[in-house]
Amino acid sequence: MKRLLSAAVLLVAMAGFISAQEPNIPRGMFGGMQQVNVKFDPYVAAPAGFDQKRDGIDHGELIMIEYESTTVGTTRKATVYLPPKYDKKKTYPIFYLLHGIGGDENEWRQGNPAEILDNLIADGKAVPMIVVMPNGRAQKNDRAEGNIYAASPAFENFEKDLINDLMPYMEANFPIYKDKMHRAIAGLSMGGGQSLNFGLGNMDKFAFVGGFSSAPNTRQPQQLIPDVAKTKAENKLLWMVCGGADGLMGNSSRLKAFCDENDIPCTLIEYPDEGHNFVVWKYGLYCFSQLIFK
Ligand code: FER
Repeated sequence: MKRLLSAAVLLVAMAGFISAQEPNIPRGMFGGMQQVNVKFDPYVAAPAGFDQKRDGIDHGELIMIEYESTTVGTTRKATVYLPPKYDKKKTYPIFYLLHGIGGDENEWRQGNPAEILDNLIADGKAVPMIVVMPNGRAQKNDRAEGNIYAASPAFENFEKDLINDLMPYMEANFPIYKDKMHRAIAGLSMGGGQSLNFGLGNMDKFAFVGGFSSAPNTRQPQQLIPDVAKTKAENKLLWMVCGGADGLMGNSSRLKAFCDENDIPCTLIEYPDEGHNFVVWKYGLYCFSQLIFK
């Protein structure tokens, strides 16, 4: 009996752990009306070990930074990837990489960003860059607690925190370029929606924009791209991926359909049979990182 009880306790604890991750969103849950038929771009698998630490190459590091946010009125945290042989006398491009509705400034650690980028940089497939993984929940209590969906307005508010607080902090404290051609933004799920919204909404600041399994916070195509000619001229990369078994595909496919109709270059890859998870997001980071700052 005692053993049964402790097994039950363990199960409940595990369920609690799982619910603190990104929601499991099966196909059909949010698909339905939003789903749009599009021709996906080809899926090419990442090589085995792309996300594993490799011996015999130089490694970067993950550090934690803190910045004062005038938007939120608190000191906020972000994880920062510094590339191999980081040198303050050099100047680097900068990539803002955003988390999902159940995450915070630590969530991307689950996706092995340092390993993925170290390997790409060692192979000459990505340029040395600084990657910032902030907390996209711009409110005083920015932990993923209680009803995680209730923080949606804080995810929207992060646009101000990012542009008015975090970006100036990074520019004042790290050796980075300050122009749009050296600035990228991408994210997973809620962070994918944020990246599409903020990236396409601020094309003077971000030339490279990516959404991985973007969530329903993704604005409608006509809102994201009110001026087709302007987007064609100013955006340099619009790149998306979503799992084929993820009910959120509609958010990506309706943007892809709009871009195709309007001859706007845009990539959407369907990760075969995969759901709403880090298999897709690691792949997104692996692909997107090779396409930016080029
Ligand atoms: C929703 C379903 C999913 C939603 C957000 C999400 C705001 C986000 C999921 C994630 O970030 O993993 O209806 O509404």
